[in-house]
Amino acid sequence: MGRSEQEQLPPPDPRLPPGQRPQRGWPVLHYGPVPRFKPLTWDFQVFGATASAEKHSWDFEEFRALPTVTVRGDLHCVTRFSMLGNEWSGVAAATVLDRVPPADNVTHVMVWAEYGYSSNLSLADFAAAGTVFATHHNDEPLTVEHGFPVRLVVPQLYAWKGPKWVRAVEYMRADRRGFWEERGYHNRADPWSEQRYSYQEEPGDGPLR
Ligand SMILES: Nc1nc2c(c(=O)[nH]1)N[C@H]1C(S)=C(S)[C@@H](COP(=O)(O)O)O[C@H]1N2
Ligand SMILES: [Mo]
Repeated sequence: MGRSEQEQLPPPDPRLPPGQRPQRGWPVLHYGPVPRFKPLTWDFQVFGATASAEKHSWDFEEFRALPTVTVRGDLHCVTRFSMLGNEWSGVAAATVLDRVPPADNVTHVMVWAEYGYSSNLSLADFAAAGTVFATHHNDEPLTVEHGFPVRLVVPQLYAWKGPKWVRAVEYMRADRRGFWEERGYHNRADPWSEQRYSYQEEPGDGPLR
């Protein structure tokens, strides 16, 4: 009896969502130029529908003094490569919610980066235990190409939902599309159900376009 085709293939990695392949090395992928970090003027703002109705901002030293976590999280790029087994350290998004509580009726957040890049998330995805404003990857500080000083990592969503060079979080009382979500990418972006493009959206997946 000949060996079946299935026996000759390595078992699929359970960490790989459908249509993704593992990537060796860490590619750099983003739209536009790499911003220069200016420590004296850098801040991290939380604005919009805060419980206090006031904007909050941390300077670089204050942000670095926030409590940190280390989480494991895979990166799934919608262009079909996945970086598996990353260890991210930084400030949990839950810590931001704890330090600057949102108003009761906040349902979504917009995360803003340098040069106006943005991505929207449901409050539930933002509050998830694995969602982290990472400053370190595998114990090394992020390089500038990968988002130094801070990038968002949302392991349960496609990687465009994690802006590099984050500068602000906006609390929102209704959903609104971010940079790629306005340009044809899926509003929710769950890689496990291959929510790649906005034409796949079902009613309720996002605001009307
Ligand atoms: N500010 C910013 N963040 C971004 C992007 C971008 O264009 N600008 N691209 C996203 C996309 S599509 C991916 S796949 C990841 C890539 O991260 P990497 O360059 O560290 O691999 O960054 C995400 N964060
Ligand atoms: Mo991506």
